[in-house]
Amino acid sequence: MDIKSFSYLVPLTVSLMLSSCGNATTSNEAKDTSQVVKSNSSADTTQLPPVETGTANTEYKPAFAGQTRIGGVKTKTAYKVDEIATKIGSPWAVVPMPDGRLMVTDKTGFMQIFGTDGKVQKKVTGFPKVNSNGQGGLLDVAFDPDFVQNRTIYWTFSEDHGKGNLMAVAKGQLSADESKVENPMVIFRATPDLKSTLHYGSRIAFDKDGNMYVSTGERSILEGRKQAQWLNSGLGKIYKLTKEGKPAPGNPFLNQKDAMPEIFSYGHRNPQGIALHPVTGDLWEVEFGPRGGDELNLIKAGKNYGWPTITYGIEYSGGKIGDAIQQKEGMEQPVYYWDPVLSPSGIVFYTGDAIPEWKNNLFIGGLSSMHIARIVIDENNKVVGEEILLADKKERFRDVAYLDGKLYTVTDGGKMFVIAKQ
Ligand SMILES: [Ca+2]
Repeated sequence: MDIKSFSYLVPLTVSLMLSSCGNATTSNEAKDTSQVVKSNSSADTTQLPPVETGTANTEYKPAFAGQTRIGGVKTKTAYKVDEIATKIGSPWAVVPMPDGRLMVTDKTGFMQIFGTDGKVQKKVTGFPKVNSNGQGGLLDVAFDPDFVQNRTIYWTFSEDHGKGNLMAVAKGQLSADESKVENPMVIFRATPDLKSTLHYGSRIAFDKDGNMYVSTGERSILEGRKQAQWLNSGLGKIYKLTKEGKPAPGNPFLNQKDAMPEIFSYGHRNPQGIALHPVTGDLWEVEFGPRGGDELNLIKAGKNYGWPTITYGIEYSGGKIGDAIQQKEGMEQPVYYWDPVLSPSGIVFYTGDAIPEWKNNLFIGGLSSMHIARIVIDENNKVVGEEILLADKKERFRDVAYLDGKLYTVTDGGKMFVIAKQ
């Protein structure tokens, strides 16, 4: 059975799975689903054909039903999309500020503070030099959970280092007049440095205990690729760090000889999106696969996510990667994968009530796919629906943020859009 015909069986399988589960919210949805199957009404669960209709790059089979090409969903609530800013440079991250404005990083080495109307209010400078070649630059930003008291921000960037460059994490204080960062200092470096301008990761997400997860890629070149599997290398990893850039308490490899104690998970290719689930607190991640095999992963401490040993993709040239295997004992399967690829960048969970069917859904900025993917995840951590949003904008969506019931997104074309209930 090929992947396509296999995936058309998925909606039925999923609706049967949902029907048998006990959770109140989802069992209501499950009832809707079974009605939909009969009535073809517009209930917001898996009842449409998969949104992906393109030819896959491989004939690899998913490890379980629903791991790719899940049934489509369609938002029922009327919403509007407004372009609120244009020509804002080369934005890489859009992050809500504690006071309800938006901080946008610019790849070339500065940040800008925007009102929710899309107007620039401040330009923030004073950051250490970035190497903005290729995929590098001033990348993500995060606000200290106690920002109101300490005005501390954290950011990731690509830094010239040794004979090459690497992804670094830095912190500093936003000046009172919001014009610059004060006391900038690098608190962590994803060593070793390599001569590559690709696959830096890199996102930051604070957990409820005030530690931060930081993702980084394997730098694309073969020398870095293999190191995604090495616990003594900083490449292709998700770290868990304290605010000082030290290993977080309880990290899985704290006491393992020859392992970097900052590592939380490994075997990643280029994880450009991470976010904590608003209900479970679990860490979710998206990463670029090669040609085929972009992944959505549920990240657990100490686990190996397989790259480059297992993958649902092939080389850009068309060749096989490694032994061309997709599953291996001791390596985690993606919760979901895409082939052809989405090119997933920043992600965010929708936590509001304005568009009720979006609650706790994951929104993924897609680059080469030029859309935002809406992913419905059930209480068993399975993907049960996918929707394509904003495809008509024909933009590469670099990051997505949630604020007050709305989604804000920035694009490689230097635009900002807001998506809100109509
Ligand atoms: Ca993987």
